[in-house]
Amino acid sequence: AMSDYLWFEGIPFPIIEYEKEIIEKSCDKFVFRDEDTVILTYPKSGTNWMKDIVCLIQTKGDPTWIQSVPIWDRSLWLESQRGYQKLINKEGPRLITCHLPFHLFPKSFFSSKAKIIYVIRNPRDVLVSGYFFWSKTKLVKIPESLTTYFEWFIKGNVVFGSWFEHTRAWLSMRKRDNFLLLSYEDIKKDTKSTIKKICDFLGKKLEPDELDMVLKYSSFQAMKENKMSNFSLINEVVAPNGLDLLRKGTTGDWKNHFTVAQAEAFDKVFQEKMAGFPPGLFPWE
Ligand code: PPS
Repeated sequence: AMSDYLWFEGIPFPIIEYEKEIIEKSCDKFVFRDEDTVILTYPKSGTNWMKDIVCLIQTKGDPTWIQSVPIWDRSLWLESQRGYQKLINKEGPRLITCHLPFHLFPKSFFSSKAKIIYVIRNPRDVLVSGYFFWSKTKLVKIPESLTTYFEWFIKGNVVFGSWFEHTRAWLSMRKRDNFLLLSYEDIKKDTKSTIKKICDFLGKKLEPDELDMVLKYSSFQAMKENKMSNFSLINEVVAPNGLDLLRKGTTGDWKNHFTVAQAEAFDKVFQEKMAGFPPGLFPWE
């Protein structure tokens, strides 16, 4: 039913923490500043991993900040109730998180030097990760099975809309200087090189031992144990039985969940919807 999401301009948003007026304001009125950094993702692509990495880069590997402040307060969600108000009142450089599709993103970005880090992930893994995550929350409509969720995902009837449309549109930005395209798969394969890339992009220089600290404290295990990062502090209205953001942290988990028929159907849709991009842009098998 329509009421299972908060609909805004044809895009389904979560029903808790989001409000139409705020989404509207964040899309139309938010003013970017040159010093802002935005972590932009389709949900379940590695958003929070990127948040901890960027926070740790800012503190040169010192974990005090990431171990004392909840992850959602370190990088505020632009389009959420909680985030928007705090962001507009925040002075100095802002670290912003955002899941908005390209066409809803605040236009002020295009006349600023603010930077976007866009993280993509194999949509098959995004699907599986989302299925297990949302099912534990009261944020969205709960699918009765993975089969149901698979259908919704293919159609784009899931929070923040179609993965294919989100990704297609944002990838059109990939050649801009203030846009860094990363993938969950590449971060996973060589985290250290990725951290260096992010440092270059943000104009930060880290000593080798500082870099090692960033690596250490942003690892799956360290984040899973850090209650400021692992979502164990989530409001019980959102997740009455608790929530574990760091579920598995691997690539290719979809192979444990898709049927052969689903895998084939997904390939077909992917090829159709993502036609035209250069081979090698998507670093998953
Ligand atoms: S959200 O709710 O959209 O903000 O979720 P998001 O943070 O984008 O994605 C959650 C998935 O990212 C995995 N994750 C990590 N993987 C490896 N290393 C680290 N440090 C890490 N941190 C988060 C997390 O486990 C979710 O993926 P799945 O496949 O469900 O495990």
